Amino acid sequence: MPQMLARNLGRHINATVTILGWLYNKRSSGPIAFLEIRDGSGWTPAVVNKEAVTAEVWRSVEAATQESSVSVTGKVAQHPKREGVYELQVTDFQILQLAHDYPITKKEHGPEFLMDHRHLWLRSRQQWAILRLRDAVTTAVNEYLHQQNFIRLDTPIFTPNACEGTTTLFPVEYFDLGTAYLAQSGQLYLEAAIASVGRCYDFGPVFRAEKSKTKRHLTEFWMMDAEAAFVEHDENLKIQEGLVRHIIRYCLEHCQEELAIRERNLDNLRQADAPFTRYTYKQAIKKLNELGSDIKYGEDLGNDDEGRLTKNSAVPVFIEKWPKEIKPFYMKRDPNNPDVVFNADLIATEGGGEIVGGSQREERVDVLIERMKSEGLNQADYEWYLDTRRFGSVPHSGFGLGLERVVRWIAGAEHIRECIPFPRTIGRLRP
Ligand code: AMO
Repeated sequence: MPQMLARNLGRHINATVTILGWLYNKRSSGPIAFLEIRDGSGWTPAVVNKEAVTAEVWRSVEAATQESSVSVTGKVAQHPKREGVYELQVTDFQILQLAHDYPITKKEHGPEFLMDHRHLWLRSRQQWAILRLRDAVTTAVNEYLHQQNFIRLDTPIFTPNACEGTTTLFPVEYFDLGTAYLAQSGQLYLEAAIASVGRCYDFGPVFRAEKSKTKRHLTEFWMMDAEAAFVEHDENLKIQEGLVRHIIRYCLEHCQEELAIRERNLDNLRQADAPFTRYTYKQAIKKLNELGSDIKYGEDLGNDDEGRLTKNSAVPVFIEKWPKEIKPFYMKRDPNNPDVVFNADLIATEGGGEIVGGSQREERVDVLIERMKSEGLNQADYEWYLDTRRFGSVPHSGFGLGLERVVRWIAGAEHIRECIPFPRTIGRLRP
């Protein structure tokens, strides 16, 4: 029999086909068994009528347990009650491997138990939907950036120095060369590469030894960092907005089933695909104080503050022009107000928090050296980076998008640990 993906059954009504997959669920009513089979592409109901199959097939159906791997053959039919759902009227059923006592059952399991069994938990419907949304976000990012003339250019993970401050570095012994650090961001390398290719981005794992135990922090997460020559602050924000809106549209178009499984409010997502709001940091602080926050000028925004600012906003909000003291050395100062830098954080709607951070970069070598000194960075470590400002320096900008943060927002997931296949957090390294 031709092998078919569950996802494509609707195109083959009345055909007899085989699905290779796993038994997700089984319920019997006398001589009829109702199975739910998943094959990676989706789920399909399969109905077995004892009268219509051999005694051997019926015995296999009776013996099959949750998560046994199976081969199921049957005729494709429209589900009698559920519009747009197709079922298999089973003629043959074979167990490929019988699973004994699958640990994740229908009963409620705590998050620690589920995380300990992450290698199995991935099979559940909700996790399946999130994994597929993650893939869609990645595809949308690649698609949009290529449309905007960026090329992908991968940056190293072993690095000799810090990009995002020295307090969140993971050290690694590196042969006779001393200590290397796992990359916090590929940005500095991309800044060098734009002088070759103009616009480029990387997309890979980055590492932060952050002692933050929140629903939004991982120690290993995937970041897309983009960098473009001859792009200044305003255009940088336009590219970011275009990218995030493209992601929304792509997911709405390609992930209807996944978003339905997540019970995601689609109207909210659709409404977020409109021009984003922009506040300066100063305006944001004022607004937050009016909303009851005791945040002071010069402080970073916490989770609650981000939530307050976006609570009634249908669209994501940029907070731009932060005080230079709380931002990294490479951000360009605003010539009209040198106390602030040309940067922005993008805060998602519905409690999504910060999903993108970016800035125009300081292209003047003397100002850059002064900023590095005041941050206590060792200039010798950054000589290669300073060369980018010595040989044909140009205005340029870039930004970093946290993949899991975006997936968490689009999927409406409570915790970021569900938005990466095998999460690494301060308290978790296994499985
Ligand atoms: P930043 O440090 O703001 O910027 O990081 C960029 C984006 O990465 C995500 N992110 C995280 N996601 C999960 N867990 C974490 N611990 C975590 N930390 C950050 C967020 C954030 O917006 N080099 C700059 C980017 C640039 O300017 O090009 C950078 O790394 O979504």
